[in-house]
Amino acid sequence: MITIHHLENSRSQRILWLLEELGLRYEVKSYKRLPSLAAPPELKQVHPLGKSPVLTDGGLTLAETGAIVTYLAETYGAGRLQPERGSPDWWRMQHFLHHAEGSAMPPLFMKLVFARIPAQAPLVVRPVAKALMRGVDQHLLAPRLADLFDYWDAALADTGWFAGPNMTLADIMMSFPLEAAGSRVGFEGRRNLPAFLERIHARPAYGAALARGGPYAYA
Ligand SMILES: N[C@@H](CCC(=O)N[C@@H](CS)C(=O)NCC(=O)O)C(=O)O
Repeated sequence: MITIHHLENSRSQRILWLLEELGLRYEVKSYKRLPSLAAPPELKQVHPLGKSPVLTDGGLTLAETGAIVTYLAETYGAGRLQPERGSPDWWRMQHFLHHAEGSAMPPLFMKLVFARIPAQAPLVVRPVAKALMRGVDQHLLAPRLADLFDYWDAALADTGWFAGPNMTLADIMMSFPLEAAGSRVGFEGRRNLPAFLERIHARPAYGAALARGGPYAYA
């Protein structure tokens, strides 16, 4: 039996969505975030890093969203949600499978963490912390995020999907960066990005995954 160790309001929602798209049976073990937003310590009993998602299937325990997505598609997908293997669209899909966690999420995570720093600083230094974080945001994060948003907007321009004419695993992986970006930053005139989110949110499998997963602040 496939089991997903799923943290509320998190990127593991993508795995539930993929499982629904593939029509697979699965069990969800749900975890609530601590007040600090960290995962609860029980997750470390499933995988030493204590992050979500983690998949277990038979004797296999697998962490990292990209690896889990690839595992499910290769093991149970029968070619679904993938362009022809080795084709330019397939390589484009590979690019976005890695890009989502490797390049897109780090600055979005920094944005979230830096925005929380001033509120956690002692009252006397809070104005300084705010000014510092504003500087980091303006000079370091904003230009990098703008480049990413332009890149994604252009990537979606032809077909509305990240890797060719049909929805693929790349779209499932990229959904979380786009959802996080939409809620933390906003898209300012890049119309392919909100259109992509509307398109995926309208899919029955996406809705079914939300119903299984519980709280998800991004959709
Ligand atoms: N690159 C990893 C990131 C895993 C990760 O950071 N998961 C978050 C969920 S959004 C988490 O468990 N956060 C809680 C924590 O860091 O304590 C993946 O894609 O699986």
